Amino acid sequence: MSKPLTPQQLRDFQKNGYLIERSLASEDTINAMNRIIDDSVRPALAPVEYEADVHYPGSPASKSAPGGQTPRRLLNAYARDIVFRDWARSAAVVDRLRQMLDCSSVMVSQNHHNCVMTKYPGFSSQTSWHQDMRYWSFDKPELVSVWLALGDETPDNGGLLLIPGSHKVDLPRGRLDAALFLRGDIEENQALLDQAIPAHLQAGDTLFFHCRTFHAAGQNETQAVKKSLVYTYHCEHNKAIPETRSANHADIIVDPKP
Ligand SMILES: O=C(O)CCC(=O)C(=O)O
Repeated sequence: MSKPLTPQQLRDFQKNGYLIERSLASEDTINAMNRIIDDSVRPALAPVEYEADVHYPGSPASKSAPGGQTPRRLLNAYARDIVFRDWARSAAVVDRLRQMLDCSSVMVSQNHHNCVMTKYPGFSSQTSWHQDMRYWSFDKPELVSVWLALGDETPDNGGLLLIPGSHKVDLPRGRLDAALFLRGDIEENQALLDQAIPAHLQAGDTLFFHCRTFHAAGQNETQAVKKSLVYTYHCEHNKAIPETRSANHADIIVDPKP
């Protein structure tokens, strides 16, 4: 099995709960994805989650409010085009995941974070601090998301912020709100929040992050749409809990292609 991550990179991932690989996707791949996405948003091709659906801070109140029909996630990315599938099962991605998850048989979920995240100028919302485990129901909280930047990502356009090492922190339930976002209204969370750092990404850069790593993102304050492709993976032996949203569609074994 090919081991593209150096021992130091693997240690960094284990310590920080995330790792950025620069220029992992080729320019051709990025251009092809951007073409498909641009053709999928005017009009928005279903299934789509709109800004009004997420009910995050800054979201339009309803689909009929101004900006309510702004796409936030183009869902089912894996099924949308071979370009998205080829990336999801590329050796560049899967061999790294095998090392991070420490297993040879890696699966991609079709249930959530199998999407293109879009953030539009004018009508984007803010994602509060959370761990992606709030979405998932698995035997073990051992999943890794792979976030491919399709253009520049900075705090200005709603790029991700991360708290290094937060995947190892066990917080009492009271530090999270009803929707499992980190509470901003209590002093106990401040020291953790003070450690946040931005993930500056350019097209082709790829952020791998653990499902327990706290992250957040602001609104897009620029004039250009931000687009990112995200999938989540787990080992074959780590099963989705039956009858949950995580088990809705079958997970797919990703055999890397060169
Ligand atoms: O792009 C964003 O606002 C962050 C998205 C995110 O963290 C999520 O959907 O879990």
